[in-house]
Amino acid sequence: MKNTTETTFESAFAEDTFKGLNAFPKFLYSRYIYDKKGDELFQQIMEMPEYYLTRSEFNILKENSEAISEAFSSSDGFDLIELGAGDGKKTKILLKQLLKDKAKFAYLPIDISHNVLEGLEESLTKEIPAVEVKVQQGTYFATLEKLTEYKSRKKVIVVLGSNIGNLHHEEAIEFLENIGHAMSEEDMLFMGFDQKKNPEKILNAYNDPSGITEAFNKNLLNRINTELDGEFDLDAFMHWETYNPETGTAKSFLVSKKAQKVNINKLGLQVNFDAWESIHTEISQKYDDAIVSWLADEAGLEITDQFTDEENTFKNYIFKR
Ligand code: AVI
Repeated sequence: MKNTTETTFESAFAEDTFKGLNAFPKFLYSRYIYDKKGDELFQQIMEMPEYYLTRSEFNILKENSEAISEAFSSSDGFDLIELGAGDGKKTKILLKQLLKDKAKFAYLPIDISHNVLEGLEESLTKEIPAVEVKVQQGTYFATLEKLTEYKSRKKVIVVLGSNIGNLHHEEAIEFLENIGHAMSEEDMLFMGFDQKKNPEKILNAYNDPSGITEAFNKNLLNRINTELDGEFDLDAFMHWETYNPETGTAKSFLVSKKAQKVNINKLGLQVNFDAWESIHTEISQKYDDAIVSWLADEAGLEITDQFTDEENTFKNYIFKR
């Protein structure tokens, strides 16, 4: 049964699922992977030997912490605002260095999840009690806007983990533009970008034999089953990863192993899959300096510095307006 145009949806997730599964080719948005289970699976991904991104960025921050602290610091003090702080494991390296360097700053982690912020605050109180922490619950841009209104000193905005890679270039430009609008001339943006490298290494990071990435990808179907009363048989789909070294785009798919019809009861929808038909679920873009400069340029920002490891596995760039 096809839904009609008059349908009102109970949530953005319901509406986007309806749209994506009626499209050709089919797609779902990766942002919906992250419910409680998706967050846990992503924690496990970050521990996997194949998922080099987290370790590479951790090492870059560790190796360059003094130079980064110097780049951030300002005699009048500053606010270190992190978008999507998570468990703060990587940021803590910088916080410790800043304290060591006697920088005047407050740490303002922004996250949509109360739980994440509570956990982060608790661990900071235990591990680095000297840091002034002011957690900010909300969406990135509403919170950034609010912070900009009361702006009194320099802002250093931090986005780690190559999260920008889950956005198509046009969306990435919009994301950078939105951050840029919240920045004044003295402010800076410090952001991680996973780099183009041996395609095999990239594919392995998204294709682990332990099946954690597969479970992470299939969590989209899981959420449709639990939240929208869907009837997906997860075993009837396979996780498939591709990487195009020309564009630097890694893509995740779920591929239907057979011809099948799947009911999603709350959407009043029956989705028809041909054998080997795909649902595109995620992109994980890989970058080089040319792409990052182009994105920055399009967003009205400028790269002023960058930090990397010996093999240029990953880079953290500093941008200014
Ligand atoms: C959050 N993001 C940067 C991860 C990535 O590498 O694209 C999400 C992920 N997808 C599969 N593994 C990890």
